[in-house]
Amino acid sequence: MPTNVTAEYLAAEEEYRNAKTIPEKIRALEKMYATVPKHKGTEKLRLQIKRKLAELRRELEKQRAQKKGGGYSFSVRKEGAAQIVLAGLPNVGKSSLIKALTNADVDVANYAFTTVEPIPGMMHHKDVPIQLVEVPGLVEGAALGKGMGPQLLSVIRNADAIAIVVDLSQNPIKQMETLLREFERAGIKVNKRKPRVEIKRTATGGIVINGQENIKGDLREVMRMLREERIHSAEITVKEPVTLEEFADALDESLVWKRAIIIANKGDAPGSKENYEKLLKAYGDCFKIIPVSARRRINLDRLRDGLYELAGIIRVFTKSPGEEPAYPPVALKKGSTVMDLAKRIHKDFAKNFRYARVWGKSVKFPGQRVGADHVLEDGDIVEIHAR
Ligand SMILES: Nc1nc2c(ncn2[C@@H]2O[C@H](COP(=O)(O)OP(=O)(O)O)[C@@H](O)[C@H]2O)c(=O)[nH]1
Ligand SMILES: [Mg+2]
Repeated sequence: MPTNVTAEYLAAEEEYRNAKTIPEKIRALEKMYATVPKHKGTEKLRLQIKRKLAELRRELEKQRAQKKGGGYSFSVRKEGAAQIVLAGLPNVGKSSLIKALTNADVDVANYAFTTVEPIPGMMHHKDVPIQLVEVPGLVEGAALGKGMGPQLLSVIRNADAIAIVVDLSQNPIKQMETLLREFERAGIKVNKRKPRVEIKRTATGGIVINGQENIKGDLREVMRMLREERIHSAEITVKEPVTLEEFADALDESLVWKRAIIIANKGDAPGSKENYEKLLKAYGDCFKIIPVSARRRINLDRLRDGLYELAGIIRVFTKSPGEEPAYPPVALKKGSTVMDLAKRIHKDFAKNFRYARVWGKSVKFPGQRVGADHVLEDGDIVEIHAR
């Protein structure tokens, strides 16, 4: 125990010792983490708290899966090119936004919990169908079992990306803190990249670590983590500098990594300008923030663009030699190659692929000849030549 911890930390630790249930333990550990001084001397302690939290989260999840009826969960079948969830506290305007952006028939009302289950709607933008799903009922404690919280959070875990909705007529910082805490509790990492640590389990040979110099911390802690995760034989490659906490995250297979933007709604309401400035200052570095008004239909075009970008989709047009590009375009995930496109069109195209000609942003000159591994960009026109 480091001697230089604060009175608050000690109180939280006391709370942890007295905690009976898993949610109580989680809350106490969160307080311990928040109050422990952040310096080199407490690094091990912080790591231990983080790892205990992860263990409790997984335990909670296991309990719920075993409980009779507890395994019940909402599931929203994915349709369209991507699924984006709209997540926010009750009454912030999620339903109103879905209604304004899609063909969905949803209820809007000025009291909390109008919507009780996830409601999907399809937004069509730039000829690409994108599924928007309202996730209602996210409140403080949702991830720890409040209401249908865990089931609703599992919908978020399964989505392709998150649009966080905040209400600019209320304190947006508090809303963000509540939501990000619930995401963290549910094992959802938001706008963070998974640390580039590769773990290949091997049958024998013990632990081999490549790129050891990238681990910024005590190697004995790494070995301890591996032991505790029952990884006794593996080839581990650390491809970038990581802290011990980041290494722990890389080991934790129960985490999901999601991209997110913030929709700042009710931009027409009194006080919204000041609240928007506050939000921008606190979260503008980590999130793209789009101010809108669902009620007045302000900035919805920019929102559509933002959601489209968040979906991580590109559209490419295919064409046959000597003909015009075919319509509609093919929607692909960002980073897709000419071969991904060929596979999508026809398996014979992929099998007998020779080369492609491309017009658009991904090439230096129009009609450039490229190979199967060429990465496409939004708006490209592609002519595939196969045997
Ligand atoms: N002033 C204002 N009120 C809004 C706006 N969007 C939604 N509301 C109101 O906020 C309340 C909650 O809306 P709803 O869409 O049901 O929120 P949800 O619980 O997040 O789905 C309703 O009274 C809406 O009319 C907006 O852009 N501006
Ligand atoms: Mg609603």
